[in-house]
Amino acid sequence: MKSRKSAMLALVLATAALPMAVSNVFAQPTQPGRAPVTEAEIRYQAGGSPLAQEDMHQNINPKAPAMTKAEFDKGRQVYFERCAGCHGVLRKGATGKPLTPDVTMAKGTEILKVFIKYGSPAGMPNWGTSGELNDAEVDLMARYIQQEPPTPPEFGMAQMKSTWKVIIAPDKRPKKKENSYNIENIFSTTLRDTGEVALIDGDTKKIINIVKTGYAVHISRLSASGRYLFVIGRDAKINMIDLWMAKPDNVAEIRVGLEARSVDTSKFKGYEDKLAIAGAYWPPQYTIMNGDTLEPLKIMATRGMTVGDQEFHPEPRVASIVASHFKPEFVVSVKETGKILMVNYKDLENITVTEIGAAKFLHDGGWDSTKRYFMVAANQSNKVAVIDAKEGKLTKLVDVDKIPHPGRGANFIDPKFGPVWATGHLGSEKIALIGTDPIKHKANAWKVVRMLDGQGGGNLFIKTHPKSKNLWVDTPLNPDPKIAQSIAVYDIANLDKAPEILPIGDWANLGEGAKRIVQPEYNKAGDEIWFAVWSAKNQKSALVVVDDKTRKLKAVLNDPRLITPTGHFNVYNTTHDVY
Ligand code: DHE
Repeated sequence: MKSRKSAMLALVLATAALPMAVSNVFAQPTQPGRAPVTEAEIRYQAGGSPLAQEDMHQNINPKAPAMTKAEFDKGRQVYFERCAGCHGVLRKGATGKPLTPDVTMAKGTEILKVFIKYGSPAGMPNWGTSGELNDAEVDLMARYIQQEPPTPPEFGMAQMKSTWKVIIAPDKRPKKKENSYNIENIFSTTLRDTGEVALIDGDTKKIINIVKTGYAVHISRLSASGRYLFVIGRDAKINMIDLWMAKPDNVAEIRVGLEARSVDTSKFKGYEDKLAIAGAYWPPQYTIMNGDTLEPLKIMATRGMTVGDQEFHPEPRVASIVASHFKPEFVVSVKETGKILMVNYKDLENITVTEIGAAKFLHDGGWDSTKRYFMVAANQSNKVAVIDAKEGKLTKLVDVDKIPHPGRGANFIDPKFGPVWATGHLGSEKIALIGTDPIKHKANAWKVVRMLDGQGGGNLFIKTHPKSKNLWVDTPLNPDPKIAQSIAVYDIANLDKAPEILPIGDWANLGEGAKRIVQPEYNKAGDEIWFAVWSAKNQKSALVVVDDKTRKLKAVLNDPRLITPTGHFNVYNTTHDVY
């Protein structure tokens, strides 16, 4: 077996190369009858799982085609790098179809090879004809998926504790802020492929520190006081960074599983900075930790029945998590079961969880402007679920367009319809505005009051600020480089007007490279908006800062240490859910 370090490196390289490789999948002419699975969708899903590097037991099924241990291991690696995101770790199906031996053996090797090589109308990419997999690999994968799916190991309290490190104990940390940074205007920027975050001073635009983290940090979140920054890697490693230190750095770390995407902290009055929570993709569970040290306190499984058809799902992944301001509760979205769990953290020994059925494939979301309603995308169901955190109930399931992807969404006042929360879509050019004021604008509440036309599909994030008159919409996964490298900005006072398109990629002036423009994020004052210019690992990336009022270029941050920036999070706005 490879050493953990070299295995991780292999994964980093594999996934860094992926966007380009995946685009080849679609370089082929569309086959007759083929469903319009957009390149954006596949680029997004095929993100590579750290589980590719886990050793797993090979069960021999005498009825399945024979495979050597070496072939099995190669098949497993390809499966977790390419297929698990859609078909699930245990191959029971997620957004893609189930690939369990009962299904695959009934088809047989030759038919499976055709599916893998040419793709299918149901959305399977053409891995063979695109050049991604050669004929021998197609044959290997056709045999691999007829074997019993190997199960990755569980990750319980003992494993977590073995990875848990308090680097600086709470009583050894600063008693007051020991630096002169304007902490509230610091940005935490993910450097995806180097396993780091850059802490950037928003006032001077200089890097304060590059902090080592888990691999491909997905999000950054803040403690209620704004002092502690929590980041979670794709490999489920959490780093806790103290912003009061002379040079802010890690003070604690832990792994809460083998693969993860979400982390947050307790925000209810009396519980500020007390607890942290992280959700895992594998094993399917969430963990509540001490907010000072990351000591794991309580692990809760999410395996269970799906909403609607009420079938057992063995690996429902934890998607977004937010912290309620109305009760001592975390709001945990479980992807495959389509359920939202209101996890009350007041008494962890006698924990109570209110389970709200919403719709399958819950993904990302954020609060409405009052922070009472949590708006979460059920992405492959083309719906947004509205959860009332005060009543602990589903308020509405709102139909939107294909694959809503809000990030945390954008709150503003529509001049005609009143307060709205908006989401873009991965699968279409539409931007849906949903009314969020059930008191003064009752007739518009929880309805799509307007659909704006954007540049095209492949949108991931959307942003505005209470002090701004602009709504910014990115399209980093659009196959047209011109669209992926630019941003659409709408005038909120005149939403009927077409958006202005700003060539952010050109402004960065980086030369060759993909330069996908991703995630608009405001500074604290709300007068600047920052964009990541995300290129491949071996090419130049940057952050571009635009003046919100004039929409003109203000600064380009192109320090060579800014490698593959993706998400970036302003401390004040993230602490206070300003979006
Ligand atoms: Fe994300 C948020 C999962 C691909 C960048 N992403 C989220 C959240 C989830 C998620 C569950 C919500 C977390 C929360 O709020 O608690 N993302 C996934 C995937 O499963 C998926 C589709 C495939 C994968 O293998 O990871 C995926 N995401 C991507 C990307 O390709 C992006 C652009 C770059 C990357 O890191 O790989 C990406 N996701 C982000 C960012 C956020 C995010 C920047 C936070 C948005 C915010 O405003 O809070």
